[in-house]
Amino acid sequence: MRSDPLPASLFIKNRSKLIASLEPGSVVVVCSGERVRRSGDQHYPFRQQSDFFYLTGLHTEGYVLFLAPDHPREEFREVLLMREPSGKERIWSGPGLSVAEVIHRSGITHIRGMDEMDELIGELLPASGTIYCNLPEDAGQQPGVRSSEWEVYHRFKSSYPHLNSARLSLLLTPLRMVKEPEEVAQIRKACSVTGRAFRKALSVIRPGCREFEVEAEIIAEFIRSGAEGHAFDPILACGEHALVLHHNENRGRCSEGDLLLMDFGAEVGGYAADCSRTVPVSGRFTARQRALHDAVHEIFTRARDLMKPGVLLDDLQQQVGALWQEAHIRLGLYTLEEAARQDPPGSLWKKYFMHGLSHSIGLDVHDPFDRNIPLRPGMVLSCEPAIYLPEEGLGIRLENVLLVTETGTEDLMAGIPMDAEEVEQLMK
Ligand SMILES: [Mn+2]
Repeated sequence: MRSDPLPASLFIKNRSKLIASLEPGSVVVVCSGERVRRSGDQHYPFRQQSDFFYLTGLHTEGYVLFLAPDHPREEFREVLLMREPSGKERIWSGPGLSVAEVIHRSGITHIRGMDEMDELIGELLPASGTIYCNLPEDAGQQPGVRSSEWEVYHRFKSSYPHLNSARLSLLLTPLRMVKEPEEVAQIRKACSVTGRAFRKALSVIRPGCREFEVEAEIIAEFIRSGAEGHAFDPILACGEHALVLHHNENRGRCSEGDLLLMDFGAEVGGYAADCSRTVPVSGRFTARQRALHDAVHEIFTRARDLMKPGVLLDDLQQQVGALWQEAHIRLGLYTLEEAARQDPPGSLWKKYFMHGLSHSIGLDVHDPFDRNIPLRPGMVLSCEPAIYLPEEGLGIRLENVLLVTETGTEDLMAGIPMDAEEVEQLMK
C-alpha cells in the first residue's frame, strides 16, 4: 500500500473485541484475499479481504489467521499461518514481508508455515465448539475469498464432520459498524483527498469534454496524494447517463446545458470515501436545474440533521421519503391529489428516488451493516439524497460521508463545496 501502515494496537484491539463476542470453545478462521486472474498471465491489482485486514492489518496474500482463545496452551490461541514466497516469486515480486515485519504490523506473535495447517487443525479442533469463518453466503460478496476459505473449511469438516460452523459476519458486522478513532482518521484522509480531486475535476469540465477526461483528473489527484486509488469504480455521468445508477463506462461527451453527475471516492490505507456532486457542464445551472439541485441540497441538509444516535436507517428512509413527496409536489412532478390516491400509500416518491439514503462506509465503500441496529456514535455513513427524472434527461445526487457523534453527526466532507452558488463560483 502507498499509505503508512496503521499501528498494530488497532488490530490487537479489533481481535480482542471479536474474541470477547465468541462463545466458549470457538475457533475463528480467516484467510487473506487472493490475487484474481485478469486474463492470460495478468492479475487484477491485489486488494486485501476486508475482514482479514480488520483483524491483522496485513495487506498481502498467503495467510490464514486462527483464533482459539480458550485453547489450554497459549501458543495455539492466536496463530498466523504464512506462505513463504518461492524462489521464483522472490525474483519476480520481491521477498514479501519478513516474519519480524508481520509480527510488528499485526501484533500476532505465533507465526507458522502454511505446511503446518493440518497439524494446527488437529490441535485446535478437539477443543472447538463452533468454527466461525467466511462461509459461501458471505464469500459471494467478497470476490477472491471463496477458494482459500473453502479449502480450510473443508479440511476442518473432513477431520470433524459433526463440527458446528457459523458465519463470521454474524460477529464481525456489529464490530465493523462502529469505527475506532484510527479508522475515522483514515476515512477523514480519504475524504480530504476526495475533496481535492473534486476541485481538480471541476477545472477540466467544459462543453465538449469527455467523461473520462474528468475521471483522469480524479485518479491523478488520488495517486498524487498517496491514496491507493478509487474505493469503487467512479461514476462520471453526463445528462441522461445519470439515470443509470452505476454508469461506469465514462465515455460520454459532456454537452452544453447538461449536468454532470460525479460519484467517486478515494481509498486511503484500505478505507473508503464516497462523494457525489452534480455540476453544470457550462458552469451555470439553468433555472430548472438550480431548483432541482437546491431541492436535493435541502433534503441532504434535513436528512443529515435527522441522523443521530438511536435512529434506524429504515425509519430514516421513510422520513426522507415523506420530505421528498413534499418536494416533488412543489417541483410539479405530481399533485397533492395524486399523492393522496397513490397505491400503495407513501410510495410515489420512490419513482424519483429509488435507492437508499444511507449506507455504512469503512474498509468497504458499502461496509457491512445490520439495519436492525440503531445508529450510534462512531458509525460512518453516507447521506445521499437524489432525484432522477427520465422525462427531463437528468439525475442529481449529492452525497457526503458523516460520522455519527453523541448528539448528531459530523460531516467529514463539509469542506467539499455542495451549494449551487459555490460550485458556479468555482467553475468560473
Ligand atoms: Mn454512496
